[in-house]
Amino acid sequence: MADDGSRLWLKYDLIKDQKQKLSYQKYTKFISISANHPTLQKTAEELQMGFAGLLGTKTNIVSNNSQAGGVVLEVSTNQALTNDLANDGFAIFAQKGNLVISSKSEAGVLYGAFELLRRIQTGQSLNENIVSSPKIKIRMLNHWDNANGTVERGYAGSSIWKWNELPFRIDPRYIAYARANASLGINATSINNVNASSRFLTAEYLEKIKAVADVLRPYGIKVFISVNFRSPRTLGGLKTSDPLDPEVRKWWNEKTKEIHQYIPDFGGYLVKANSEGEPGPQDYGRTHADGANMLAEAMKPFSGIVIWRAFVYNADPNGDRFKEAYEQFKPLDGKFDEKVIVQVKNGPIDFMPREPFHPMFGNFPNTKLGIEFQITQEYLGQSTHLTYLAPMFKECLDTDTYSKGKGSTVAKVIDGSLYNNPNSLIAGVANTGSDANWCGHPFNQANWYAFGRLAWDYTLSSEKIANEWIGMTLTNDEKAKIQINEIMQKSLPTYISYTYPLGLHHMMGEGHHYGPEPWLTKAARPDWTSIYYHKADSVGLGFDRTGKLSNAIKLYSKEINETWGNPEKCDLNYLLWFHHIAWNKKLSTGNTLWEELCYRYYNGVVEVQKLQKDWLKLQPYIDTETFASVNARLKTQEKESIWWRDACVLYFKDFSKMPIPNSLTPPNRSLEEVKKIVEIYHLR
Ligand code: BDP
Repeated sequence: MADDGSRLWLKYDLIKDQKQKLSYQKYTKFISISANHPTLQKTAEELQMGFAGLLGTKTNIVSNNSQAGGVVLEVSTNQALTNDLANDGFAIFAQKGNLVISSKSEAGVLYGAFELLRRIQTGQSLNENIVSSPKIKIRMLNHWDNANGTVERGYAGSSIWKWNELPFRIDPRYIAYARANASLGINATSINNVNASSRFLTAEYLEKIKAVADVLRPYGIKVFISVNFRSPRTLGGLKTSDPLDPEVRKWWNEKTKEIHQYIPDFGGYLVKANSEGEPGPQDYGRTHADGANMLAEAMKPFSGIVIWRAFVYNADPNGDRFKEAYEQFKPLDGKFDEKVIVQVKNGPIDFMPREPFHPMFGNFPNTKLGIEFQITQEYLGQSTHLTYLAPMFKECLDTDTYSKGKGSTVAKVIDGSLYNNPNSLIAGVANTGSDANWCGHPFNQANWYAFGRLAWDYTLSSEKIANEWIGMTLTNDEKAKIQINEIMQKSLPTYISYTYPLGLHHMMGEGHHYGPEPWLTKAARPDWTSIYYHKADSVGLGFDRTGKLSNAIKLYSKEINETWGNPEKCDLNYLLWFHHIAWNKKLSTGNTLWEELCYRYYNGVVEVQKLQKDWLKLQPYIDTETFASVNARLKTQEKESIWWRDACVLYFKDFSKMPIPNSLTPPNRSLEEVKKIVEIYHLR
């Protein structure tokens, strides 16, 4: 039977290795739960299903068993055991002939069970001594799903939430979604687009959201709502939404109470304010802190929090968008209520394939900062190009900010250890949709998986994560696993090579953000054009962020200024992020900038062709439907890598006035011809 991918990485197909199977079977007589709790019940059911599928055993669920030979699920108060565990951490160990999964919390037991299942799925034999704790407390997906079923920047069909069917019909996908997230330790989800409709705060929708929250709760997942700051006006009929207006504050207080009547453990609000046309406190001359603190006050009687996004920038043709969030928020450092987390995108611009880390990380000692990654691949090939994102997430998290000396990595800012943040937060913009396989490209599932695994433990290597995912999703053949892992590891550098080499950024097609449009000169705002960023001219290429005009580099530490700030020492991957480099300048590779640029664009295409060939060799190991789907997408990717290459090389050539190096075959079409491809995208 062809595999449609709907089971994600939770396939639970019978394992073939008899020795491995036997090692686990000694604990499959029963699954015992000590207390009557929905999460423990779901945990037991998951194990039961997993054992049946993977090991072929029929295992009963019992309460408080005193025999040996089973799995015991327990929420433990034994301090000797749980002291070293974070709240949702777990320990798995053998005791009195049973395998015990123990945690301080029910959710922790669930995560332990999924760890056990993952080990069976990935061909590992039984280990009776496992301890694991999450490094970050709130591990969250942000859905950009709209009430009408569309998904902003969604490339896998329509929304998974069927608002028209809710609250009465519970789509089985909600449960599958909850299981998939719980298997990774994801414990929070905001269900609607940050460009939010007030509709989600109406009683009618709260009833629907409650139905979703009820499904997700036993899996340890809290629901958040993205709110529209203007709701007191649009929904409450007030004259203003000024956060300092007593009537407005009262409205939010009451609304927050009302939400809790539906969802007692409501996670909280996620807010995009005064950004890209969304309303916010600045509309009334107030600050982001005024807005966020008003919502925090409404949340005071409850456990929920307020997540306030820092993705803000002004349309200033002479400014540098790189600095704007930093500059707007810097005077507010220390002014946010303790219930507020400021959620900052990984980089200063906007989820570009490679961005330097956001300079807010490490520079806001008195503000609780969370990080936001984008799992959906808006700028990363959407659902046609194969790009595995774990290396990108890790590159950011592992970078040293030097804010408290060497070793002050972004990860340590985020996990709360550097600046004492008990509400540590990592969020990923979801890539889920109604497609049978959830994510469009079969490999896009790996990005959801990788995000969740890194949210739990950012020290995991991207190779290990890929290996797990491949084993659970595609094949457990050792040789094939190595080859697929190689494809995945090469995929991101390959993508960057034919799109944004050497630190180029933001040159994609207008609006749809797909394909190249480096010639984009006019848009609704100057910072939505491409020329704003690449600054190509007769002298050279790149955004000088050291110069007088921007000087954004100065937002970083002294150590970073010594490397990224110096064109001689700057990592070539970031070069054009910070420097305007002359076309004929010799780089550390021995090539001039122009040559290096050409080589990288051309090499990107060659690498895609290699990925294609490598994939073909894997046919015997991969399910037919998945194989064909990836194969076809790689053909599109190859075609479009040539599109990117030709567009950028031909466009920049007009500035460099230099020939394409002899060893490369020049594009067989003109720039005008390439431009036509983009025009098709804009046809109505
Ligand atoms: C940009 C997207 C836009 C989002 C925005 C955001 O193009 O659709 O609304 O980010 O994060 O990348 O708010």
